[in-house]
Amino acid sequence: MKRICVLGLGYIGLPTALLLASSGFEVVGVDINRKIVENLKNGILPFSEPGLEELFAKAHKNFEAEEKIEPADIYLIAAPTPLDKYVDVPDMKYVKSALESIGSVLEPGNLVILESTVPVGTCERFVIPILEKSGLRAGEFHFAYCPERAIPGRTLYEMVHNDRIIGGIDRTSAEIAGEVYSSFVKGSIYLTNVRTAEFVKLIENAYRDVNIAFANEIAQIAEELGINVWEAIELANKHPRVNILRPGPGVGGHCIPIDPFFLVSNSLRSRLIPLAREINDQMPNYVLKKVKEMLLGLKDPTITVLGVAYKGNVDDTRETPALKFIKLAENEGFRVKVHDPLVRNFEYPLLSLEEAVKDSDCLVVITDHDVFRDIKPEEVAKLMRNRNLFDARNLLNHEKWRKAGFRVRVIGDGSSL
Ligand code: SAJ
Repeated sequence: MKRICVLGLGYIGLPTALLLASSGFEVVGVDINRKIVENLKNGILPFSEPGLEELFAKAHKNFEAEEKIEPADIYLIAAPTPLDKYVDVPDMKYVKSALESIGSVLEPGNLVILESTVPVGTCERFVIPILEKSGLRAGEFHFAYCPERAIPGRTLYEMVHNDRIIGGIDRTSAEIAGEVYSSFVKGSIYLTNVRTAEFVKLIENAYRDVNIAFANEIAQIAEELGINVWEAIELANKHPRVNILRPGPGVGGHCIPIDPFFLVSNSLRSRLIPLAREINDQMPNYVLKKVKEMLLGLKDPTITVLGVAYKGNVDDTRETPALKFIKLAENEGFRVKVHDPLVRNFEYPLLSLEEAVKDSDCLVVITDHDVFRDIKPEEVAKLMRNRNLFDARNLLNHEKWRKAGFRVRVIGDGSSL
């Protein structure tokens, strides 16, 4: 049985490690965070994701969590590469320390896989030289760049069913890595070179960012023209080659607001991609402008933010547009109360629904959690000071809320004319 060491047990590393373990590999999962390792040893998962508990139970006998690297045949790095906002390039410290620890145990014939998102050229100019400090030359060990593509909320399903792109430093590396992934991937596996694989990952997420920016821009144009953008998008999407995404309060998560910077930071040619970033980043300001219009003239307004996760039905708040919205609203003198039944940790106190709506003047839906659809407008209405609802996701049943006495506005609904 081949032994794999997975470095980084976060949202990507842990599910990948467990899928490999349940496919018959002997897997050592390594994380520098002692708490994560201790919890895993005691059977506690660090985050929730559909199917993860069941997979953990199944994979348990082939999986162990450790704080330090152990010799293996294959090393897979799934460490974060967060954006350093001063220089618009990724902070490579976690990947670097993973590479250095691999260098200390690397043997001829081993395979090293990097999954973390990086700018094009990083593997050639940064990753391989660190591994070569082991004394081995690339070729004596194998190396492949295999970007992840799974979407939070459906991570396990997508890790198994999505097609996969694998870039090798040579054909043998790509083929060996392909065999590793084929142990659990049911989608097709496509082999290419390292640079192309790095580029593909970045353009996928930039593509999504640009498309969301398009939806956000037309929501604002529709608003100016007195048109309901939701009806307009539905009608436009009847065209066989049009598929417009959903406007919203902005783009969050650990990938889409960040990866486009990796793509454009050294380019003199990029215009559309940075502009899309700017449009999406301005959406919390736009939502606040609309909420202010709704509450014009009200003294000492209190608003209730429904949802701080970066998107619906996940507990993840990384880069959430909710944080920017809350800070901007506080700067305008609003008192802000926050409710999110899925999120466990956040910069602001997380209140129960009753506490969050008590004496509030306006509910602002920032995250499209399905559970918010079950909120009973009549019960909330009794607790509020004023009955206003701004739905920045077009999530709720607005008729029901209007019947309960709420004044309702939806992002892009064109009702301000
Ligand atoms: N959003 C909208 N309108 C939409 C769709 C999304 O405002 O129509 C917002 C969401 O609310 C969220 C943000 O965009 O704040 C991003 O959400 P998402 O669901 O589009 O993507 P992520 O960040 O959860 O996952 C993305 C995925 N990439 C693509 O779809 C191209 C996933 O496949 C990647 O694996 C992941 O990034 C990653 O790790 O790179």
